[in-house]
Amino acid sequence: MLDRFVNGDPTNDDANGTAWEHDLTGTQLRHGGDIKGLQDTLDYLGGMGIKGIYLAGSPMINFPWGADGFSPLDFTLLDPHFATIDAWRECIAEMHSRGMYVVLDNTMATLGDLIGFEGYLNVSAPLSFTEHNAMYKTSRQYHDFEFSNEMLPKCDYPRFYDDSGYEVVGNNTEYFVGCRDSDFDQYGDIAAFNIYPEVCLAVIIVGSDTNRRLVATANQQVRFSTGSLTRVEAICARKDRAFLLHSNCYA
Ligand SMILES: [Ca+2]
Repeated sequence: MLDRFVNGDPTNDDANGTAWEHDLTGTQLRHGGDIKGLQDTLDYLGGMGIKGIYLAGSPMINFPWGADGFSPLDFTLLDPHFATIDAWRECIAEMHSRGMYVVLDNTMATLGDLIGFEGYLNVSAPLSFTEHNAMYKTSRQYHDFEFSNEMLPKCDYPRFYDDSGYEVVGNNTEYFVGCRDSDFDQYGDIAAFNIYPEVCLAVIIVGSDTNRRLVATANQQVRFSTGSLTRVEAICARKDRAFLLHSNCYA
């Protein structure tokens, strides 16, 4: 977590100028770590023999308080709390010159918290095979993704296989009734990561949705955001929860 490492540039700690972003004594706000701090520390890291560094969380713009980088709002803008594009390039070039590798995060499965399900804005929405109506919580919206509450009457669902590897034939999707014409899955919320049955169910449902059809705009954004990471000269990117994305996104 870059924010929790070394603060090399205190001038970017309050980049948004709000009261809700930087607090060195807090656990939920930013501490101020940035790419300059990482670059300043390469002697120390290299001295320990470290050859690869994985920076968790998106380097793209997050909520002001989004210290972990898992609440990106726009995959076209770098988060100024971490660095400018020139600082990114300078640090990564320095790492490469030392024979070190860097892996950046493409957190496509965890956007910021701008959208909620109607009737469930402050609680977890239960699983719904016919999906929920989605709505923006405030006037703030994503520029690159859109949801829709319009139902497509018929959708192509994926093939399913049983434990022995044979394809399940017949109507194995009787609970599904159409699908929403949306960039997002609208089946409901995952309450917590450690509720395993719920997570498994959500994974099946969400995975089914993203596999059954390729949403053109979402695919375009995945490709663009990956391209954005290459512009800071990174040569390797991790896709957070890659199984949620259509395989064509990796082409
Ligand atoms: Ca800083």
